[in-house]
Order: sequence, then structure tokens, then C-alpha cells
Amino acid sequence: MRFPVKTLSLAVASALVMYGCGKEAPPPPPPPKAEQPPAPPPKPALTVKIGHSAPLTGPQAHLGKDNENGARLAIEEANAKKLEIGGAMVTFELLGEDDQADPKQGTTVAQKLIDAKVNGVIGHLNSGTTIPASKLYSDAGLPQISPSATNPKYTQQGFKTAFRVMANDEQQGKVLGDYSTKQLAGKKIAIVDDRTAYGQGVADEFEKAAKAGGAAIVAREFTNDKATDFAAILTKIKSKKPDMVMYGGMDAQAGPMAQQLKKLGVKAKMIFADGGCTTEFHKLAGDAAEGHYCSLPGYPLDKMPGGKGFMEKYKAKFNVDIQLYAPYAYDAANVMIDAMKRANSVEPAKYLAELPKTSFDGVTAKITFDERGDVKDGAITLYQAKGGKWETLETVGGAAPAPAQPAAMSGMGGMTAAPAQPAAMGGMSGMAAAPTPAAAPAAAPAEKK
Ligand code: ABU
Repeated sequence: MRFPVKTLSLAVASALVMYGCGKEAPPPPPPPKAEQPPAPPPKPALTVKIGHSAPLTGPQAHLGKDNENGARLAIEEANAKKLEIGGAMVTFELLGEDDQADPKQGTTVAQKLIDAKVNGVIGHLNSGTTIPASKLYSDAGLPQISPSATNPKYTQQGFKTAFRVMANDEQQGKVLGDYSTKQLAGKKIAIVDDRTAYGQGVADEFEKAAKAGGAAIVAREFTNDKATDFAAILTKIKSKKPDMVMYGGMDAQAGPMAQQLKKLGVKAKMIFADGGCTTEFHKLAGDAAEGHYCSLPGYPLDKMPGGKGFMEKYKAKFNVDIQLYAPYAYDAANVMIDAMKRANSVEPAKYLAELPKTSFDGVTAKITFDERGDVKDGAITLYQAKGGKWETLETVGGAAPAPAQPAAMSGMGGMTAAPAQPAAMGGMSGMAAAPTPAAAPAAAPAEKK
């Protein structure tokens, strides 16, 4: 098509006139986009296995499950916080094993956990399993924190890997012996133990303290941790006319023993340490529980900041009350995770170096360790069975807790310390004699030998 030159010139001219009359020029093309920095790659995910071992079958199954629940609660709370450790997003996984409270099974389970490449172990529940297992964990360089094993030998073997969060039986046996002779004026005392590392050990410590307090040990008998019939030994004991009967063992035996003592017409009061200081004792003994005594490491849980909060959380999650050691297992797991955070590593060798420097506000205590791995300044509280509950008598030793916060404020997570038991048992009407706290030392980090 051809246009006359004149027509074309007019069109160009009128276009120029239009732009010249204020019409916007088309926008300049956008500058080339600056390079965006690439999104950082997601943090790698890391699953960290924490082993747990306790009796989950047999007469102590209720206690073993309680321990496992305590450790599980700590781990689930840590997972909810989405922790980053050593550059990885860490998820903890609890590997729970049943050692049946049997020393041989304890070492089998220990080897199984080592083979499963757990990064640490919470357990075991019993001294009889904890002590032999501790050699395997030590050889494997694997940190172990027992919530409940109280035989002194556990931390006296020189293993850098062994820790516990509960005062031991040198302390507990002595407190029970002193209380029996001084407060209860025991003069003729019979002792029965279950021949376990715990039962025999605490009975031995009690015997030393009771003798030092001027009492005569009129009988020393033993049973085992599966027995329920004590007629033969209690009949012998009756003939010695004791004014007290000390039992070194667990609630599954202490309960029936109390019943059988009553049936035999023995008026002497029983006294025992933490293994019998449970709600289960009341269930098993029935009205024969009345008036007997027990002790438990730590302050009453409901007197500790964070204690009531823990009880409520535990009940809400598991729909059962605390049996005995769950708060200690909760603390033990939290102490292990805290050491990993401080080390910025979940590798056993690295966070093990942080464990002796622990200073952790647990629900059972402000947890720091001495040079052996025992909890420092462990308190012992005495209780008496009254009306189907354990009532607090007094607390000996330990640093006094700060006043308990209302449950709503006490929220877990950073918490402060507290002992477990009797509160869970429904008891704990008020704590009696405030301890004579040895001033809480400004803990220099313990050097594990
Ligand atoms: N603490 C008494 C029960 C556990 C144990 O040491 O065997």
C-alpha cells in the first residue's frame, strides 16, 4: 500500500504535537532485577535417642511406668520447643526398656540400649540394676542419670558417666536411724530387708545409725523383692518384742508386711525409706498402714516451686497420679537435655563434659552435682501414715526451697525443685519442721573423678 508523502507527514506531525501537549511518555523498561540471595537451606533434622530402663512388669511395674512417664513428659516438652542443637533441629525419642528389676536383665537392657546407639540413659530405677549397668555405660562413654537408685555404690565406682538426682542411702539410712532413736525413742528395733542392693544397703545404714543412737537390734531378718508372705520372719520378730520394725525394701512387700504385723498383734511401728513411701503402700496395707513411717529424698513436691504444676501436668497427660519417682525422672531427663544445650552437642563425649557443671532448677531440687555425681545438698523428708495418706513430719538437710508458686505460675519448663511423693499420694498436709538448710553453696562445678 502506498501513502502520499503529504498524508504521512501529517500523521507524524500530529503525533509529535500530541506528546508535546503533556501526554505521558511510556514508562522506561524496569531495570534488570537484582539477584535475590538464595533461601538458606533448611536445618538438618536429627533424632536423638534417650534410653530409659525400669521394671515395667512384676511387682514394681507401677513404679517403672511412673519413671518412664516422667522422662517422657520432659522429652515431649523439649520436642515442643523445637530445639536447635549443633546446627540441627533435634527431636528426642524415648527408648523405654523393661529390666524387670533384675540385675542380669539390667545388663542385658543396658547392652541393648548401647547397641541402639542411644545418646544417654535415664535409669535404671533400682540400685540392683543401675549398679551393674553403670559399668557398661561407662565403658561405652554413655552418660547415665538415675532418678531413683539410692545405693551409694553407684556413684562411688569412679565412673565419670554416673549421676543421680536423689540423695543416697547413706543419708537416708542415717536420717531414719536418727529419727527412730531420737524422735521415736526406739530402743529395741527389728530389721528386715529384701536382700537387694537398695534394701540391704539402706538397712545397713539404718542399723549403724540406730546403734549409734543407743538402740539394740533385736532381730535382723531378710526376705526378697517378690515375697508376699512374711509369717515365719514376723513370728520370730514378735518373740523379740521390738518397739520398731525397720524394713529395707519396696512397697510391694512393705504393704503386706504391715498387714501381717497387725494380724499377729505386733504393735511396733514400721519405718522404711522411699521404696515403700507410696500410695501403693496404703492400698496394699489398708487400715494396717496407720501410724507407720517413711522417708523420701527431697522436699514435699507441693512445697516446691513448680511442684504443683508438675502434678497437674502429669495428671492431665497420663490420667493417673504420680506414683513415686516421676518428678525425679522428669528432672533427670531435663538435666540431660540441658547439658546437651549447653554443650551445643548431643554427642555423649561432648555433653558429658557439661554434666558436672549442671545447675538446674528442677521440680525436685535445685540440681547440682558433687564430685561423684551425687546430687548436692539432698534433703530427706519424713512422713507418717494418717487416715490413708502420708503426712509430712519434717525435712532434714538440703537447701530450703523458695516458696511454692501458685500452680498457674509455676509452669514447667524452667522450673524449680521438688520431691515427689506423698503429695501425689494425696497427703502432705503442710510441711513440718523446716530443714536446717546448709547454705546453698554457690556451686563450683564439680570435677568428676
Ligand atoms: N531408692 C529406692 C528404690 C530404688 C533403688 O535404689 O533400688
